[in-house]
Amino acid sequence: MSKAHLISFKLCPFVQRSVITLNTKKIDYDITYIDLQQKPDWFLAISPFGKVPVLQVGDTVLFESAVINEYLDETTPPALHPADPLQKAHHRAWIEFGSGLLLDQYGTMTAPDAASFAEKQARFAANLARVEAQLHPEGPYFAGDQLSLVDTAYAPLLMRNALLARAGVTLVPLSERLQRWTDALLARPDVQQSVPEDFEKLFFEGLHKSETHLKELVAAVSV
Ligand SMILES: N[C@@H](CCC(=O)N[C@@H](CS)C(=O)NCC(=O)O)C(=O)O
Repeated sequence: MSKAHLISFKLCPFVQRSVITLNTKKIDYDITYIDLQQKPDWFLAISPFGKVPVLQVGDTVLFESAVINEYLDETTPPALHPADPLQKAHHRAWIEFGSGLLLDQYGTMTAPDAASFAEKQARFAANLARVEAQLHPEGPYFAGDQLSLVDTAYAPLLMRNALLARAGVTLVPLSERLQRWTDALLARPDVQQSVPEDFEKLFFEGLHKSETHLKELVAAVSV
């Protein structure tokens, strides 16, 4: 495989899914960060949806985090997808659900007022409970003691919940099982190193500049 080139936006959880997979597999790659508010022409020329992540491998442009992760999984060990077709399909289904859940989380984080926050939060909590019901009973990961692509897909979401919890705000209350999953993922170097060094600073700067109910909640804790 020629050296891969990942196009990223520093705060994007979808890119982070692919960075975790690249890290887990110790794949050497180049990364370019772009500003999504001012997308460069060269990016718009190669990205069919104008979205990150994009992974360039030789002359081929890949997009969609789940697809990029499957390509990485098929080309570099250790395999993070189950070999069994039925189990693999089950994992793919929950990765797809995780994409919707990231949008639920984003909707909660960007809700402009208390009423819409409560509405989005209820939806986010209900959908997170559906994932919880799928977790391996002993864990600590989605399917047991081995990391899978489902874990790489949900770690960015669990990291953002944990970041806000450290700032004193519970986006959704976590059950013991969800907390154990979060702790196991956030303890891993490949997950810790999946965000840029200034990630937390940028995350909270963005929050403080936003017109959101979450900003009020965080401010109320820190005063
Ligand atoms: N389904 C896509 C979602 C990617 C996505 O929504 N990326 C966002 C940033 S987190 C983006 O590039 N947005 C730019 C835009 O929509 O203009 C994936 O899994 O890769």
